[in-house]
Amino acid sequence: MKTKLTELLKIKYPIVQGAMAWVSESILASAVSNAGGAGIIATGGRDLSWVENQIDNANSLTSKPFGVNVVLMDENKEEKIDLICSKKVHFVTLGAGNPLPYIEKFKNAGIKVIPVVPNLKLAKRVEDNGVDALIIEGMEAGGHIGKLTTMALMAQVIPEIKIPVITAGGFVDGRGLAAALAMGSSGVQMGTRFYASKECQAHINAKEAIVRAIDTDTEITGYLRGHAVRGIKNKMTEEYLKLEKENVSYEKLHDLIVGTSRKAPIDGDIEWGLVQAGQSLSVIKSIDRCEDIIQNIIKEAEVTINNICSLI
Ligand code: TUI
Repeated sequence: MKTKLTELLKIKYPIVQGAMAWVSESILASAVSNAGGAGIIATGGRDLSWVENQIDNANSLTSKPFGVNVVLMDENKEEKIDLICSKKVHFVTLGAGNPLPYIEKFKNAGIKVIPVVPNLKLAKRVEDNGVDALIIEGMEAGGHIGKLTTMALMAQVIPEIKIPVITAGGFVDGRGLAAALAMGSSGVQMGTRFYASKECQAHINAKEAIVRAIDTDTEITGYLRGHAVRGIKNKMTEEYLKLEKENVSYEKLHDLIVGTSRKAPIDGDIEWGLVQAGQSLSVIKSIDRCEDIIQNIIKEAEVTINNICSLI
């Protein structure tokens, strides 16, 4: 399959593996890249030596392009950015904050820059500032989310942008990929689908929670504080939403959510930790190999595109 994104990143298929903090590491990222997609190592919450080891390990596991993600709310983001610039990395994705101050540094290091943007205004600004591609992420996605849906973003951002647009939020299968391409996307990013993969090193409890979960099983915490995070409903989200209704202090809410993004994928505590996952959960019925996930998506996308063409 050939799109502006496959040309830009020199990948076989227009499928990017979403960066998931405490989940996406070198084994997952290299498996996705070896299968023809673009794998990403998520550095959110991690320390510098972990990031360095993971980049080195990914380089030993694949000769294909892979990326690194920086969460722009991270305290040590500046040091991480310097480290990434000193390493052999094909591209970075930047999320959860304003990417503008960091674009030039990556470009000077020869690294392609792909920010996540939650609206049209920021999409135009990052394009004007020379990024290579951008990701629009709808609120169907897992983790830290904006306010607009995937469809509303595709409808409004893609016609205004010339560089490749990758769409994220709610994509799990080939019909979704075909739909995104039909809307003018150059590719899709999928996180949750790869969370429930064999190569994903996250705790089995978290991976199985994704397989068990259905369409209505996610909840958003932090929406009222302007820091919305989507994950699978559990004791923690129930307690959070109850306390939020009671108007308890910011500190109490913070105590409840601090460390939860690590607790589920690393410790396996899926009741008081948070399995950050998107809304398209019913489709994920088993933990599969990345190669099989990607092959099935591509096959289904091709059938879907052919079926659509035959309507005319
Ligand atoms: O980044 C994400 N999703 C994430 S990051 C994450 S880890 C984390 N760790 C600690 C605290 C919080 C989160 C879990 N999930 N998605 C990409 C994304 N970026 N979604 C929304 C945005 C975004 C929001 C505002 C991008 C830019 C932006 O700009 C605001 C500005 O400053 O102009």
